[in-house]
Amino acid sequence: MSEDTTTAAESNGDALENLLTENRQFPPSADFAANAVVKAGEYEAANADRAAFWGKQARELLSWTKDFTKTLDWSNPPFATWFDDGELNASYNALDRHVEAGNGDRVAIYFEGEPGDTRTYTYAQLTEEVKKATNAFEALGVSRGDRVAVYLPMIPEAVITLLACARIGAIHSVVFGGFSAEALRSRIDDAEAKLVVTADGTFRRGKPSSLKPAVDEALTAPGHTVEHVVVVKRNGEDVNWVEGRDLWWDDTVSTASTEHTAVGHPAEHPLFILYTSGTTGKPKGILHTTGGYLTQTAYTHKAVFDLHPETDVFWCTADVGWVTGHSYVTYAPLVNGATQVIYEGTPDSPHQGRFWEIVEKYKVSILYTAPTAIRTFMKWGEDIPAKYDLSSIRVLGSVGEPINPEAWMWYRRVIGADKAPVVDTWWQTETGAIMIAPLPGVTSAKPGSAQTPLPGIAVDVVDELGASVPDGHGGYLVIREPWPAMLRGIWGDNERYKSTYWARFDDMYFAGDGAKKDADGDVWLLGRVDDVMNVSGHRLSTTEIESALVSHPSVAEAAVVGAADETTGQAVVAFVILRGSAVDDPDIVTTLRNHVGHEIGPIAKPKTILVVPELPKTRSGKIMRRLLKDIAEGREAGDSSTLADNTVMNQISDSLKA
Ligand code: 6R9
Repeated sequence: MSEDTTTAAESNGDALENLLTENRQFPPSADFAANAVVKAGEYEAANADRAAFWGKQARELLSWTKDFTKTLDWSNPPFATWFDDGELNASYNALDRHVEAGNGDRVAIYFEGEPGDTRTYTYAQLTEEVKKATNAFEALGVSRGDRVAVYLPMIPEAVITLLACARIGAIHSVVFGGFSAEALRSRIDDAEAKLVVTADGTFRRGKPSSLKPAVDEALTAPGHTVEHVVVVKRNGEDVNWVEGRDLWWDDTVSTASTEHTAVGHPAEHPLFILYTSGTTGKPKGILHTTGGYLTQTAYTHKAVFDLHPETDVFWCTADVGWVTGHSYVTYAPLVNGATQVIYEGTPDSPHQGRFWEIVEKYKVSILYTAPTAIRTFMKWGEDIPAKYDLSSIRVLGSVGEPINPEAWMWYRRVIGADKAPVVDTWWQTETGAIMIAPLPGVTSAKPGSAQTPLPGIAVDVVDELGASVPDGHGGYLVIREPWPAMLRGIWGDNERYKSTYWARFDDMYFAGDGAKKDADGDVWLLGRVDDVMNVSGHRLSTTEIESALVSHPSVAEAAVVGAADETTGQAVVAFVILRGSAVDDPDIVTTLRNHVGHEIGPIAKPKTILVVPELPKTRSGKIMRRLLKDIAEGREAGDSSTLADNTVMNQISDSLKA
């Protein structure tokens, strides 16, 4: 951790003091509590014997081809196994078994394309589509354990592809469509993917936006492991074609047989890899396996959203490129037999009421979205949602970053008609499933707090030395006991897995987040304590963006900070020292923003790039990002006494005034 860590936590702590003056509480209505799927007694039962509780959930929520005799094995920490000798098929659990149980006609997916095209898949139809994709991928040589890279927009084929991989036992690695060709290539190489599934492109704010060219660019240089690229036709753009390598989805998947029998895979068989930003430049391939992951995603989906699968319509707005789109779009809703909405586009296309139009049209009853979206809706004004019938809504979820109490209150009042419970859900790519959240039929909700570790989950807040802090104090968020959906490692790098998560505090998982317990012991999340930024709920690494900047010949040095931003939570602000004649280039800022877009992806482009003559460094050469953050957030820079050269801050402010 950097020297800035504690100060970052402290300055977050100031913000928390304001939050803690928050004393509004919203207990569940008697009616909601009476009909809730999970009742108060669950905590006691679960926490008395966690392993037994999860074993019970695994059997109740999933169908196993071979029952397990063991629940948790923690004899070789930090490597856990759950339900180790059991076998199951994730795709069978999400699909076939619902059809076999007589629910084949239930809608699995209502798809709404950005241009307004729609498709509906029942469970029977979705099962057929997945069987076809499975047969097609197998015919291309994909078998158990192979890796498949997925670079798709938010269309049903994304879910179909993931479930087909899971059916085979092939490991999917989704790369968010907003990442560049470079980022895609590095992920393909790290996982040694055999197949890539992509689309010609998608639509963004009414215009076609392409994906296939990035795949072509990623595969230009030799030395990769990819044998085939399957391409979904989505926006109809012309694409380049490599004969022998590229295949249209319509020619391969659509023509394949609809017969396929799923076989069980071991519970600890890898299900997917998902890359996420860490404190160093290289993204980490977070590895998840099957049985434990499905158990906890299914349980949390049911418990936290009070899911009644026969009547609810669930809509999680996350893209499949992020973990939320894995756990709460692809897996949990389907494993639980729910009906869900998938939307391809942005909230403002073709107008700012698009989300509410979708809620009205499909009678969405559970909405799960991010604080950045909620703050954007607040900015657009409450008269927009007021034009739609939102009376179907009964539960509102939030994920991705801390939700400020005002946004929480607005969400509940304007979208939830002042009665729908808001559940703020804390979790990470690494945790696989929700870890801290209120239970809507049990918890008296506090605006801005994720509040309570879920039944069977042991979360704590500890001080520098790893001692549990008393109520009313802050520190670092840790997880004390292994949990079913926990990451099983970092793809190909066990040492990094240990040093990143298990070395900071003995025997405890270090999440990288600051947190505080209030007087009641409820948990309030305070943001990252490491060099990871959170922009619109997306994790970005300061180091990764700095590396991208210094890879440009005009940049001598770069420092990146996440500055508080009203809408996106944080915004990327870069400070750069230029080389030679670049100083006189009037377009340098645009050039550098585009360069970062090319190296990492458009989502990583700095909002602001400030050209400075020097960077503030300690005597040991560490950049004091805390001071740069002060400048980026428009404050007087704080204590700079540990700087190697204490005139640097004046040099910087003079240069920015000039
Ligand atoms: C699911 C997801 C994980 C990081 C996490 C934390 C932040 C997520 C939050 C939250 C406060 C919440 N985060 N949910 N902070 N309250 N309800 O977002 O995974 O992309 O891996 O990000 O996001 O900082 O450490 P991921």
